[in-house]
Amino acid sequence: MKYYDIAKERYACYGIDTERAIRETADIPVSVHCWQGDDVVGFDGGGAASGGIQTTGNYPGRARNFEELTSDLALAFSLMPGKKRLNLHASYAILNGEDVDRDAYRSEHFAPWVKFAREQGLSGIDFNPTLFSHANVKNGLTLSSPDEDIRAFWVRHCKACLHIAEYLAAEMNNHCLVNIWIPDGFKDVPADRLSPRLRLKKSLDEILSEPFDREKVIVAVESKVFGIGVESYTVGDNEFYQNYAAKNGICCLMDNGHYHPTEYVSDKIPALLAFYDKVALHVTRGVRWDSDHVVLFDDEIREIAKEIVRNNAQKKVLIATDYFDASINRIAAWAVGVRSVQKALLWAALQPHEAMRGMQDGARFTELMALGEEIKTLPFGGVWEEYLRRENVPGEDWLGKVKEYEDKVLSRRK
Ligand code: RNT
Ligand code: ZN
Repeated sequence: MKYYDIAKERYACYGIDTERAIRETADIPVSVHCWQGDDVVGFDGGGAASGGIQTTGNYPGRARNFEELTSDLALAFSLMPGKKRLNLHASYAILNGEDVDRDAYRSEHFAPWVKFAREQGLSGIDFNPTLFSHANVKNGLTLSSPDEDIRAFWVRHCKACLHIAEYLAAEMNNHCLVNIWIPDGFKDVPADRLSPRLRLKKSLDEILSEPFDREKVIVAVESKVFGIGVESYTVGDNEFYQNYAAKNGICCLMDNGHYHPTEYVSDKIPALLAFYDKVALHVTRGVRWDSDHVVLFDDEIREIAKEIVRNNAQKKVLIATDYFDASINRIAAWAVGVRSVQKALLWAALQPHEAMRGMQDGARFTELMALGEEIKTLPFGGVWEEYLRRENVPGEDWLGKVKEYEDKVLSRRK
């Protein structure tokens, strides 16, 4: 018997339909971040990532332009099963030498990305204003800056991004999530914690006063607890953004590297689902801090996936990846991370959720624990391999394709 047939039979003993699990998993879109391929440098001259985020490592072969990045991404996509979207940052504008600053970027600067996304059969594009790695980040502040010119520049940038997002949504015939993350904060004890937040609130109000298609463009705000160099205070913290989003009808984006290590995004998802129609995620792996390590198939990603699947929130939770490791082959980093997310989604679809919920409600906690442990050793690999096969994606030999490309292409980038 084939490994999959055995798996199918074993899961069926627990009332789990592997066919359905494969079908449903393949239909959940995952937005793949473009910035793993070039260490968050972008194409508009901003340079290395700044604002409390950091890419470490100097593995050879970093993509330096649109051609290289899309070529690398195309290989990475071919190694990932499931429905894919592309997650872009404004700093990846294709400016072709035009002298234009971020507050005046236009949709045409992203037209080559649309073409690429279509060629790759992606289901949509998401977009992020880039409020870091730029001369107008003054004293570490952007939308909360006390300098009116600086603040106004970043408001204009975000407004420009809303229109670019409208274009991306129209071209891809799908929604576009616009996620606003700012690096604003202080290294040391602030003298005033309120005024920067009031200025951020005013900036967001101004951005949202811009007319845009609220059906197709979903705006999210991404909170954070601290960053490197901004350890003492973060303007856009969790309480600020959750209240802002709730009062203004926008969405919260939770990055699982952005909370205290004893707090779990898997636990926060259902808390927000009780109030919001949409919840956005940045899936990452923080090692001791928001280090943005490559996502692995670990406990927390499985718990996150379970909350999405067992609450039938596949259309409500917008999943994106967000990590950047420059110490290993960047295409492999993309592949490992997104394959891990896919594994977790499939894993979650293979749990006997109804039975377990009944045990919880009936306070049959002994049974719940016993069942939870038994199902951990079911032949998950058989279903995973079958999923890959049906998606036409290589199994355990995927790394060979990356190595071949490394020899032929990446090693020539000097
Ligand atoms: C930073 C945030 C943010 C960035 C990307 C590049 O801590 O996680 O999402 O990683 O926008
Ligand atoms: Zn993030």
